[in-house]
Amino acid sequence: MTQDDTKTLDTQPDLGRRKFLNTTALVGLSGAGLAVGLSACKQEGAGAPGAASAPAAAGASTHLKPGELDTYYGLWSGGHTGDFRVLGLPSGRELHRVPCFVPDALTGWGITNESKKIMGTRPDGSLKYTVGDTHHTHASYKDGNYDGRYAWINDKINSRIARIRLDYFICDKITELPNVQGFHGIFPDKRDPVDPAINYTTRVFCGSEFHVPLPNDGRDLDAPEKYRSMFSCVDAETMDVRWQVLIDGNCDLAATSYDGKLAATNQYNTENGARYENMMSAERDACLFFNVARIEAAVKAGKTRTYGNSKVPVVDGTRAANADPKTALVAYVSVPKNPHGVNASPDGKYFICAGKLSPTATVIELSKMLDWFDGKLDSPDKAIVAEVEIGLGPLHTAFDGRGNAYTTLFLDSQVVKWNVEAAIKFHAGDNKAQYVVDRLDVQYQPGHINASQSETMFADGKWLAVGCKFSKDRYLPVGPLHAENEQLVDISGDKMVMVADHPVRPEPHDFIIFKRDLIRTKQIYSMDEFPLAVKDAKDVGVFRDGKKVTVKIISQAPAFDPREFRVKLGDEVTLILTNHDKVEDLTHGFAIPNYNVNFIVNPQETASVTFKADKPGVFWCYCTHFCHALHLEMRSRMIVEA
Ligand code: CUK
Ligand code: CUA
Ligand code: CA
Repeated sequence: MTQDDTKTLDTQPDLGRRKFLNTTALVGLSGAGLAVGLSACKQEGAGAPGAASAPAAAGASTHLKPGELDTYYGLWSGGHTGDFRVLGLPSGRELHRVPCFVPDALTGWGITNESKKIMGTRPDGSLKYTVGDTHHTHASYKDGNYDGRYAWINDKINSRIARIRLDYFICDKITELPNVQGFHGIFPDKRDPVDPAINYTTRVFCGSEFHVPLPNDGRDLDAPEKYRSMFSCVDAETMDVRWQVLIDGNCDLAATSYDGKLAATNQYNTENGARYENMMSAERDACLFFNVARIEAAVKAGKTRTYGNSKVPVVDGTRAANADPKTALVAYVSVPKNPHGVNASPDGKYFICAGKLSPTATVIELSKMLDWFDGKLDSPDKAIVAEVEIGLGPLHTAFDGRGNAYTTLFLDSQVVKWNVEAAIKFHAGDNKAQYVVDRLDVQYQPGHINASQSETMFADGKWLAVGCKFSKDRYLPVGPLHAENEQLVDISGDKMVMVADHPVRPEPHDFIIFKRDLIRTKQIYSMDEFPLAVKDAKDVGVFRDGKKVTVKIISQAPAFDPREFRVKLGDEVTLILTNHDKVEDLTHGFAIPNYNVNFIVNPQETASVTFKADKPGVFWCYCTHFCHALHLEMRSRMIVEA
């Protein structure tokens, strides 16, 4: 069914029925079943759903001539490929995949000792986990903009958070969160809530979706009413979990204020339901606001407890314990049915929570939220300054820095551009306030959306990327598994203009887009970063300690040194390779046939592998990364003596 077919079904507006989606309408959430065909917006004129922009208008060109560089970096999550992807924009070219949670055969991630240590191993040395599901990636801040130090990404399957160094684009730490399941949203803070000197990221907040028995050790299996979820705070530098907040209901996405005072998460399972029917039984759920300074004071004062084997201090953020605003650690703001996505506007004033099962966006004003914590408002719900209809299945929101928000409408397969101040006026009773500015059909069923610099104070309103979950007919068919469709939209004018489709391997979720000069990457390692580095050619060779053997090798195009080495059957071999080439782009690979070993060493990098020499014979260790005219000759002969 095409978008046009859907439109023709839209002849009998029934605003009463479409106010919220009920269980029968939920079939539409499957994406394929987009035939619900309801459009929800009361706003007429340019903003009426039927008036989506025609894609005919010409937008800015995304084409770069050979050799031209992109002007923006895009950091994308890879979804259940478990990686972190780097795109150049506006071309949409994929530049890199940084392996984090899942082994990677190109780089040797999950094969080298260094990467296994970051990923985590079992006592027998095998990897603890080999699957991952990345959804959200965000970068570290300074003065309200990205500072190019780190990015973080979540693994929903095994509740892990990975940090990526943005100088080398490598994952350098992974932390598994205790006491939670379905770790989903992440967001770094943007400054410290109390110390004005700390105007950069020191914490990363993590929301967990699934509520579980606490501790989850076999107790309370059939008592879902006792399951709980937590909001976690991870230290940006040490990557230790600083504290957790026990809450009622669940978490989903996360957002932070520019003043560092509040962190937020939207909540779709206020009902504490254990089945989806129960998770959508209430008409309203919540958006939770965490008072960071108060939580840290409570942790410091020892008003905490722990669960099971975890030593992480947990404070009580449940509704009953947080009714008094003067002492509350958490505020529960009521928002319509099963919201998805919470996003902070670049002017620092508002948080926007999209309705998902309600066709609305809710605008929550930061200063009013702080007023509630100061005891100046009688209900946290009074921080809501707008709750307006924007279309069916609203999920995520981006900003252009000119007062407009762009929200994906999953069911309508559209992006709606709406003006936040006009929405606030409309909500306050000004019926003439035209808050819907434009609508654009996207192909198809969009999830995340983001604009250039949107999650900083420097949103520049140039490019908007839309992560479409279904590509259907947009690409040559390649069998049953379709690419996802990342679309690029020019938002520099009044009307949104679709300018490009980019197929991507499933399935990215969230992403950020920022100016290329915000990061300075290094193309050559410093040998000193690696404690095991084989720094001198005279240090190479085989070093035996009983059955444990260390083989030290260096690479310098087009040769490995030594050219051959001997070990004995049954040895535990640790092979350390340092790349002595200093030339940019001169990477070598090291593969050992039949030993299931392959990894790379970039210029001046050291990596090591440990394996049991369990097969006698001759094994030509060869360079897998094309490096030189004599690349094919670049080998070292491993002789395993029987
Ligand atoms: S969730 Cu994927 S479309 Cu995990 Cu950010 Cu909304
Ligand atoms: Cu070294 Cu190819
Ligand atoms: Ca709900």
